[in-house]
Amino acid sequence: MKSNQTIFKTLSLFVAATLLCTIAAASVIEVAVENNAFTPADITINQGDTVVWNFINGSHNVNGEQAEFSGNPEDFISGSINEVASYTMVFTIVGVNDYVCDQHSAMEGTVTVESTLGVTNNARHSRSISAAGDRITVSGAEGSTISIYSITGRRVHHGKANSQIHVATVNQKGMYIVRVSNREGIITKKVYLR
Ligand SMILES: [Cu+2]
Repeated sequence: MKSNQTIFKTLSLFVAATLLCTIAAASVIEVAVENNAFTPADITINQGDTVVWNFINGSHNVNGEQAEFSGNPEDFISGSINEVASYTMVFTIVGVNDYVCDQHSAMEGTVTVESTLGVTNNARHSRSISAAGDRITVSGAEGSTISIYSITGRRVHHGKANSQIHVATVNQKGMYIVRVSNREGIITKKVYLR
């Protein structure tokens, strides 16, 4: 039927456009600094995204200096900030940034910066990614961060692989984009659950 074809074409274009928008748009991610904690403490963002730390109460700062954390791809530190102020940082380099509050050593956080979807850089690591039933399995990814996105760009799974085999269960059939990142680089792969 012609109309079915047209609907399918329109739908495909819509899906493609949605995905492209998801890829292109840089986001602003907010972290609340209150009650002696960064919330959320561990965030994963895309290259070019902006992180805003909102200092809601207490006296804190954000210290992600390379002098403090030698593995940080970026060097950043806020001044000491009292109530009602914010600190903004745009992250452009892929990798994991640790940070701490200088006044409270238990106040820690991480900013994991991932390459934008579709751009696979420096994929020296070889990972095996497969899909079957309602499971997506990533093997050989110990220590990597694994993010899985639906076709609409929604993140449906995010976690750190603690062992060689990392299994994510998803609840719908369809196409997913699996992103495996670690210090060596990032790989992305499309998988289909039928
Ligand atoms: Cu603090």
